Amino acid sequence: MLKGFVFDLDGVITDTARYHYEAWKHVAQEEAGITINESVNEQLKGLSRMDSLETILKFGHKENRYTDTEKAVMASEKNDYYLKLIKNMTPKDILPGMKDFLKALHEAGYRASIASASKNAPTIIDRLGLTTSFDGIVDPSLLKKGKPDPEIFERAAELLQFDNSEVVGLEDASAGIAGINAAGQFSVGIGDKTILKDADLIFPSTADVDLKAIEKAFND
Ligand code: B16
Ligand code: MG
Repeated sequence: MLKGFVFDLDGVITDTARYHYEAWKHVAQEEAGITINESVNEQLKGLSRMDSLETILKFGHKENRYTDTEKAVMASEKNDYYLKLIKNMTPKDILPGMKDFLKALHEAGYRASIASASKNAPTIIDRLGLTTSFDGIVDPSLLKKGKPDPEIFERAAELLQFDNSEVVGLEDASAGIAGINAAGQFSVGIGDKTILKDADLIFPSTADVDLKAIEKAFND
């Protein structure tokens, strides 16, 4: 029986990818002389902060150039820049349709939690005015592995005290869909169906996400 929903944050509830991009672009250029582009940014979606930095350094052929301390400084500098950018986020930054979808699922008696790789998720949820919409937010610093490992989605179901078979996971990244599937949850992809082909159900955009359609597909 369907009881709850597990949400990815970036790309599902709000679009922070553009802020991550702006912040990484600045730090990669200033600190490492690496110019990143949109296609590098695509690869960073869903990755942890340090994994994002490693991906950027590899792209610039500088993966062995810096010590762990230097990398920690770069990651922290990126986060300071990013925090300045997200400071101005408001409820207007909730992606189309998601406010109504959250309202509909609560009215139907479902519960929801957040499975985001971002350590800034609680701040972002607060800025969006959605703190009371979620019964829990997974702390990514406690995880052993990132997406596509199922761990974050399993923790998110545990926060709701539901079995994996009782929840739906929503994701915009293929690594996230892989994690939801590996956790044994019903996966809903939001975005390009060729990229998210392994999802149990796909909607082209957040504005199309429909509770009745999810319930129907879940019960089929
Ligand atoms: P932070 P998600 C992810 O969010 C982003 O997609 C990814 O680009 C970012 O590096 C990661 O959060 C970590 O974020 O630096 O704020 O801890 O898609 O899992 O909600
Ligand atoms: Mg995402």
